[in-house]
Amino acid sequence: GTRAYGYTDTLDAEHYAKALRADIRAGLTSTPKSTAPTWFYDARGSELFEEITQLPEYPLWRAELGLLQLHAGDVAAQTGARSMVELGSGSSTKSKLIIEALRPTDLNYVPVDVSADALHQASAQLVRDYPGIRLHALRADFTAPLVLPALPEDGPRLIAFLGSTLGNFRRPARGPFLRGLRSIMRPEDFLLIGADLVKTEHEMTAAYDDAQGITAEFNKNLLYVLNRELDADFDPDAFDHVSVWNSAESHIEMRLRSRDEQLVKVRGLGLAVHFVRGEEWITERSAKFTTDGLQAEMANAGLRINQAWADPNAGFTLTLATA
Ligand code: AVJ
Repeated sequence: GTRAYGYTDTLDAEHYAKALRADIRAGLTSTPKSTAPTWFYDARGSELFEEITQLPEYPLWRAELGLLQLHAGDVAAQTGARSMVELGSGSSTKSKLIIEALRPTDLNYVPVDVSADALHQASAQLVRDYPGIRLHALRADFTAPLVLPALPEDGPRLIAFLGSTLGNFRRPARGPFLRGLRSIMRPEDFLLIGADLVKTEHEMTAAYDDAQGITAEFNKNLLYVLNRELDADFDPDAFDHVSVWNSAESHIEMRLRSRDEQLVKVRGLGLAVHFVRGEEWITERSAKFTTDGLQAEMANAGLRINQAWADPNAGFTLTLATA
């Protein structure tokens, strides 16, 4: 049948496999072991992340939703955007608030995500909800330079990077990443960034170690992905989920701690990976920001801040900037 939306896959099987192999080989042969969070998001991982967003310990998702409920209208008024590109769009739940404020009819919406399943589910729903929308889904890894599908020249564009996903970049990588985004923006375009703010250590670590164990399952989903994609033999029960605050780097680290000494075969890489008892493998870094620090980083990347909004508890900020 015909799809009511466009779809471009820049992460076809070959590209995905190549990037996965390179990252996992480098990450599991370095000290400490450390891999990219990109690989969490197969269909199951995307589902688990959706469950995380509803957890009482994970208030950042709701804080951003609240900010968008209050300020999507301001974003629409300030930008007048007729195209919106969203990096890490996932289920596009929050995008709907911006889409409605921008008015969906003839709006170009480009959700960008690594999960094909998440993109198709969200896109099918959006074209049902907004028959006049022009939707072109892009499966891409936005940690690599972004090549956008052709967009009409008419009207300003808004690049939205929500959910504090910017925090998955480490501090030294954020400058080049933001400069890269700025380089694809025209003078009339805008960038909207949602970022989680530093709070008490307990609040921050609990957000990545919930009582129900959903985040632990999300973390261990990486092992299932590697077993399937790289013919590995990770035993999820041989690892514990860990959430630690790294104050020097201002980020949360999710780790997998090896319960015992073990040797794991990753046949697809021809690799045998040794873990000592208690060794911790960093599977995700999630930076927490200050409003001033984030604005300084954006300004250093050549962006000009239009406005920043924070929720009443100052737990989260939305920052709007131009190129
Ligand atoms: C989607 C990257 C913003 O870092 O908070 C949630 C992912 N990992 N719980 C985050 C995540 C564990 C999330 N981001």
